[in-house]
Amino acid sequence: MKRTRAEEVEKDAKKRKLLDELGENCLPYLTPKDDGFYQLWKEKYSKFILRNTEKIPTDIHEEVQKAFFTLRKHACFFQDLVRIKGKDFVTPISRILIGNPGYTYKYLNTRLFTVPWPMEGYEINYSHPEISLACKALIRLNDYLQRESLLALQEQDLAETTGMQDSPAGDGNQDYATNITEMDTVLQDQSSSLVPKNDSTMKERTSYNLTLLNYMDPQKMPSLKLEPYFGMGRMAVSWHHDENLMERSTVAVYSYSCEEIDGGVLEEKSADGRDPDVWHVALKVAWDIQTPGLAIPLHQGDCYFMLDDLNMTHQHCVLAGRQSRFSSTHRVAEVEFEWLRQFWFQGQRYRKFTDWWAKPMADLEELWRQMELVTSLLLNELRKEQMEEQRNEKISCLLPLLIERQALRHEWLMRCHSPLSKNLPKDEKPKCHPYWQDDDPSMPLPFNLDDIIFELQSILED
Ligand code: 6MK
Ligand code: NI
Repeated sequence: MKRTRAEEVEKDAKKRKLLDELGENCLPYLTPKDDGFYQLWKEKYSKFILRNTEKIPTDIHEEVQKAFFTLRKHACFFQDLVRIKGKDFVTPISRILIGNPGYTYKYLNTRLFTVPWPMEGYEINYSHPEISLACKALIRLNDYLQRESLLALQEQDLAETTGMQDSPAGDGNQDYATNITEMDTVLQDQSSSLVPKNDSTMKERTSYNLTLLNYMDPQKMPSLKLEPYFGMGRMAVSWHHDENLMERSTVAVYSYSCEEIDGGVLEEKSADGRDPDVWHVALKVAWDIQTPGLAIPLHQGDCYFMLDDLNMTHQHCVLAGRQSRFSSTHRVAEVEFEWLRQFWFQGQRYRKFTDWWAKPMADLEELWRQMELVTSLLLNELRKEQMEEQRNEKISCLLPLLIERQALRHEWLMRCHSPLSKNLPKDEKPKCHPYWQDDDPSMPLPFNLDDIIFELQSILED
């Protein structure tokens, strides 16, 4: 999912063109009230699965809902200071990451660190027994969703391989096979789906290692953005693909909105479009304005699954309702780098739940210190190197790395000093770390690498 700058720019231009073509008009979308809703779901959104609240065991509901309220009571949800295309934003949704000890998830250039859930072989100290219970409830939900999504995948696979499903290029569908390459992909898709998927592959793709929990009270968020393409109303999360997941892995979501018993009976409800009092997840096919969008209402305790490549071929967004809502979104996260600055950027928040991260982060920082030291030793060797050709070759290897290191240091220093961070509570204020004064005698190299970069460039130019 890594994109180059040029690809970002191209994507933006494409998006602007789409919106321009649209002008004042809205694209159509369907809700369960509309004819053709289920037909459209089956034909274009079949990898989206909804599991209604009644199908889910009562004890799961009770435990998970209790966990949500516990976490809110202990002020465990945080709004993140994220960065989208070089700009800083505070998200309207508050989040917390819970999962396997030592795992992280990066979204919108912000790496969150798990509050560990209880796992065999790990001793975890929680700051409060209620937080420990909440984490336990969420790993139980995780186990349940894992089983359910594996079953759903196996069912879909069976339906495809035995031809129970309607042929995608079936009668009266003129969208298909308009040119040779499209025809090719259709045929390819079909032939690959005729081979049953390997059971262990399906298992891997549903072995969720963490959950990103969301919370928002819309009544405290007066300035939510309006959905721009379909006129779906206020969004809690705008259109996106989920990032940094194992390819083709499922995302499983438990949704809980606090509905009133007599929800909005006094007001006359509009006949068309989605109900603005109810939370929805909406889906659209990426880069497609022919296929209508889909808005699926979510009630207390409903679950949904985005199976297989749905997250690649489609985008989703979350439409706000009237009442507060929690969700627990279970994922198979990729393991990646870039942890130290990310961790301290989020201030002291992780200390609040557990001391789990203190040791690994201290170990990592020690390794980073050794890397600084080795870099400085290497530089000194280069300065002494007599053989010009060899010296220049080595400098050419090192220089791009130092330039990147300097660029990232600069970017994070800026991010830490974003004006938006002024509004964050004390415990959540970004800390730029590691950071040191250039003349700090305990450090082998200065924080600002510009002089060294200049020195090496000058040697090469001689
Ligand atoms: O609560 C739900 O039902 C769905 C939540 C959801 O779609 N979460 N997605 C993400 O957290 C996410 C993952 N990768 C990249 C971005 C996001 C969220 C996002 C997208 C756009 C603006 C802000 C946040
Ligand atoms: Ni998402």
